[in-house]
Amino acid sequence: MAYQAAGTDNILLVTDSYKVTHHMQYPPNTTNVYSYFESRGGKFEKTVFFGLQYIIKRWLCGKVVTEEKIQEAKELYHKHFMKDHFNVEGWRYILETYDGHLPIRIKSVPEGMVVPYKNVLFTVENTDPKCHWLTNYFETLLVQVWYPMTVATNSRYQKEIIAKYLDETAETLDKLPFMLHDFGFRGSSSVESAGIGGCSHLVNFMGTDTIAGITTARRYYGCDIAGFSIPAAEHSTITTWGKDGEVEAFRNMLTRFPDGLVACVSDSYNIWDACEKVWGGKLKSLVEQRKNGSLVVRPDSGDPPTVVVQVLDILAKCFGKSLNKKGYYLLPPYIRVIQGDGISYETLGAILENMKINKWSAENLAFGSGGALLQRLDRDTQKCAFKCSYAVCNGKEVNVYKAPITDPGKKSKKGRLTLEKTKDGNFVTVEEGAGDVKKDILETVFENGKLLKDFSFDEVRANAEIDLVNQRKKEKSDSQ
Ligand code: AOY
Repeated sequence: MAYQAAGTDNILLVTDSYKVTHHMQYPPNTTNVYSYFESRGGKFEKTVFFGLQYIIKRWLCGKVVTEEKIQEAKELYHKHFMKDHFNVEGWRYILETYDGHLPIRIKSVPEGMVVPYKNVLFTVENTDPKCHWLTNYFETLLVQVWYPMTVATNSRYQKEIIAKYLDETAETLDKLPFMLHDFGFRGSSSVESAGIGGCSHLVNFMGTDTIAGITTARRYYGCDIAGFSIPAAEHSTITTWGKDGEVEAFRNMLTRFPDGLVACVSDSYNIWDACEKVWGGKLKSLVEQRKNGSLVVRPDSGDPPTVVVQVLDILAKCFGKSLNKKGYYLLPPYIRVIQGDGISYETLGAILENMKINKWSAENLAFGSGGALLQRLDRDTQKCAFKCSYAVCNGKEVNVYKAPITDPGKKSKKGRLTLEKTKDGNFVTVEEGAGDVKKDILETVFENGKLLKDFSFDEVRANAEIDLVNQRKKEKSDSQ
């Protein structure tokens, strides 16, 4: 697969300063450095592995070392350190011997696979004995996989909560893919981050307003269209009509978008009056006439569990409600609610629980989430780390590890690693080269400048699917 990194980016500059000096620090006659990446623990017991393919395609494939890049790096590092610490000879060797292709092997778990923390997720090693110094040069770049992995993990745990409530209070799980909509573009630290984070959320869901996530899924995971949205109002398109113009603003939404789904933020002045006197009053018959979709009322302030149930109760008073087969209330098909304020892994459950207590089915509601979905996460959320575990020095194999007396949690794994499944279906990382390479779940995804395995977004999604959805799907197909 011939992926070529963008010509202007210089991989020689995508590292921490101190790593530029590490080629002078390994023991003499070191020929191999082998390192691994893991989630050492953290908030969620299982992690969705996702995003390494983006990094590999973006930065590592093809001829990524050129004479111009070596010159640029040499000059920059000379100014930065005010010394010539940069390994010009080492990089020229890669340019001349491999035509600028990186003599590195990366083995990783399949993208989308859900793995308990404290297991190896990928390994990195040099494939040329002269390039032992190269392995850990890429730590800085490769550890950034913490971000897509942690967004996908957090999003998947939210999917499990929503699925549980849907399963208890709705007749099907059909709406699940659209129940957590990505509102997070503006809260992201950059367009690239929004693209990566937005794409990671789409591993679990199909609703997004973060277009960058769709373009990332398209370019790096071959997905034509990974996410969907609907016409929706923002406060400006409502409040520019003036306070007395809110009715006309709402009417305009219904007439300009006469069928299908349309969402309308309704808390500009008084969410209770908007529901009762406008949607359920002056515009009632227009709402009732809606075809092939719903008006989605969006409250956007107040205490979410309280506001959601009150909005549902007011709308039911105006439009009526029915009981579903699970014994929970459902609004008429032409009206639904979306809560997009204050949504996170921590708050979703309380909203759904308060709905359940008040006999409201989860299928009446969708969620929007922004900052908490794409930004309120860090490398410590899943304690992501990259450590050397094996080296060869003077022809002698060494099982390398750290075990600081001041923190047992920072102990690292030893030797060459395999990730295997035990008889009872659990994952285990086998250390010190004692594993069975034939049983290894880690697959070579990158070697000597080439991508060896290209995961489609469909494969990633299938790997990450939650158990409840797989279980219900299986029951359905078994009963047919
Ligand atoms: N979008 C569902 C479609 C999207 C949005 C985006 C920040 C939508 C709102 C909605 O219904 O209300 C970024 C805030 C909201």
